Amino acid sequence: MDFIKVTKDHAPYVALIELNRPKELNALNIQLMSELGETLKALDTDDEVRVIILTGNEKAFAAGADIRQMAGKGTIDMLQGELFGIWTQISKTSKPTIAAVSGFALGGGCELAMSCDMIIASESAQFGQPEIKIGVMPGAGGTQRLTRAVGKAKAMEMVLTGKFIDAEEALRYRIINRIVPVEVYMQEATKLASEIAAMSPLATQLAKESVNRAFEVSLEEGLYFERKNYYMLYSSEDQKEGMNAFLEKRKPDFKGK
Ligand code: DAK
Repeated sequence: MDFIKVTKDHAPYVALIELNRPKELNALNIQLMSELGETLKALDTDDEVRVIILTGNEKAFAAGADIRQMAGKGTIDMLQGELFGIWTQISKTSKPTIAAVSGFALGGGCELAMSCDMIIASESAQFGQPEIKIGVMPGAGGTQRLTRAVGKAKAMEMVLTGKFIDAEEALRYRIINRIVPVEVYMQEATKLASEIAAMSPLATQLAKESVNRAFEVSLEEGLYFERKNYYMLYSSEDQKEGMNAFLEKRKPDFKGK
């Protein structure tokens, strides 16, 4: 891996993926995206991993897709997917994902963070969809996920002006979970990841799937889907372990079975 660093045992059952093109502010080139896609695929089926943290560095989570790589491309290149095929992979990850964001999260970088399930931001985080300034528009969820999160008026303003918003504004508009000082944003993301990793991985996976379903279907269908997932968990050992541990006044030891 040239452009990402993977630590599988960052904390018990928590994997850490660090984007690693610091000189280019972690601009997302084809190689980085394909390394990220392969890694996510592998971690998603790894029993030793229950939660995935995605981060950059203090200065930049990611300043967007690599403009140098895109500048000379045509429509057919885009359609053929060499550059962008991997993007859909990210939101397909079945395990909970947390973006730990400091500095710039712009364009594809903002979309990448928003593809994660939760975002912990440092005080220096800045979010934006500046594609309009380079003659294009968001293409990986910036008009859809952002609009669902912040509503039409704010999404229009961000997408049509390309202006960045700071962490405070991102919190106000519910793009992120919380803001912490730069020195501890990784610690905070790890704490959240570890808390979730201590739960039954079967329950977290089905709960994640059910929450995501709320954005796709009617309330009635969503409730039906939720109930099926709920019933399904009663065939797991983790359900017995969780409930017995409660009754026996001890901590549960979930095995993902
Ligand atoms: N691409 C390539 N290089 C970049 C870059 C980017 N997005 N962002 C920064 N860099 C490079 C700069 O060129 C510079 O390199 P050198 O000149 O030193 O070689 C280095 O990183 C440091 O950047 P600056 O010198 O500009 O640093 P500043 O602190 O002055 O400014 C900045 C930081 C983040 C405000 C500025 O670099 C900037 O505005 N960057 C571009 C931000 C941007 O426009 N991002 C959106 C890109 S378009 C899709 C999937 C994804 C996408 C579309 C479709 N599908 C699945 C269909 C995504 C598209 C995009 O993200």
